[in-house]
Amino acid sequence: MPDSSAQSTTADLAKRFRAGQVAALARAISIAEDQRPGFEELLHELLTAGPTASRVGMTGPPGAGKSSLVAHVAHAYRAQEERVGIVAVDPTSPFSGGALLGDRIRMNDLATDAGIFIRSMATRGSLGGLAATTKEVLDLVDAFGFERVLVETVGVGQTELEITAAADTVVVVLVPESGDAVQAMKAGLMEIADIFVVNKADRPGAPRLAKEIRQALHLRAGHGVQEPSGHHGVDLTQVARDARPTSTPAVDSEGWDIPVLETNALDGTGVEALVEALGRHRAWLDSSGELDARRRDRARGRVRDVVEREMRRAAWSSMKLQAALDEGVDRIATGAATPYSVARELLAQLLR
Ligand SMILES: Nc1nc2c(ncn2[C@@H]2O[C@H](COP(=O)(O)OP(=O)(O)OP(=O)(O)O)[C@@H](O)[C@H]2O)c(=O)[nH]1
Ligand SMILES: [Mg+2]
Repeated sequence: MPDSSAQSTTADLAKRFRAGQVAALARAISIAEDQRPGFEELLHELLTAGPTASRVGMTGPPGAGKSSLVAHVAHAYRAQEERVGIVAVDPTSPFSGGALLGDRIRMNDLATDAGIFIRSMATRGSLGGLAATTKEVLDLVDAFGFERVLVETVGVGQTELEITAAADTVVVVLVPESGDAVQAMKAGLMEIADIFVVNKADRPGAPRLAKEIRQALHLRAGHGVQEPSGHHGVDLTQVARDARPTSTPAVDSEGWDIPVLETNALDGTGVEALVEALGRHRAWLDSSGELDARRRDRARGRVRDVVEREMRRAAWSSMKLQAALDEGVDRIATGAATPYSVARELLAQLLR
């Protein structure tokens, strides 16, 4: 429990947050990221209005051009006077503070624009609870009042797929050198994509990859193609399914045809079509009731996250339970109990 000084800090921070002070947003994000004492009260305070932003997630292999595309899309929204929050999770290209990919002019433009907020989250190597914190950061950026929230994740593993569930629209960015459509299917990307982008269309192989993806989507929609199992020992297809349980992403099954677009993020070719597709998907989300369904899924997942976190904390911070555990371990050692019987006893105590 936070003491009264922490409470007054929370109230003050919430006031500044609601007044639109970017420093307050940055501070709230740090508190949520570090899960500092009182962070849940703070989130409760700040998130009462619920999500309003249009959230777009871009995922894809390292170096596919996600940041470049995010920059283009952000520019397009800025041209419509919309404010944009950008969260980049674990970018392989380093960037810090406001200087997202500081060597690139386009990003420098963004970093000095007051209508844009950029936050990067380094997460590589620290798995526990990372997805939960990222979701909370997105919620904060959303609650701050940005009309658009863009989140970039490197789509190479389970965590990234989970994070995409925090977006309303998921754009999967592939490039000719990232392999063929079969690999994309194996990685579970077909499951999560609302829009496919084949970037680096200036390179050979882009039209072929786009064609393969269209064929794969078509097969899935029409003939219920056998799911390939995941590689690297993780069934990513299953992860993707778990991450978004209500939406069946097969083409057209719910009235949404997954577009496969080609872009060149160096000169901006195809970006207009991407922005247009994002707008159409958003309109479809609204009219089909899918946005509501996805937000409800997200809320359900968040409650479960918090309950699990609190249960764990409650269990292992209880002296009584610790004592019962020690005593149980003694009995396991002498063969008088098993881990299962002791666990049952502990659970009975905890849930009493
Ligand atoms: N030829 C070509 N190069 C591109 C294109 N889009 C991006 N690039 C280049 O590809 C490199 C990676 O671009 P980024 O936008 O940083 O890619 P990213 O997916 O955000 O990379 P990470 O965040 O590091 O995973 C940069 O050197 C870009 O200039 C494109 O359409 N064509
Ligand atoms: Mg990037």
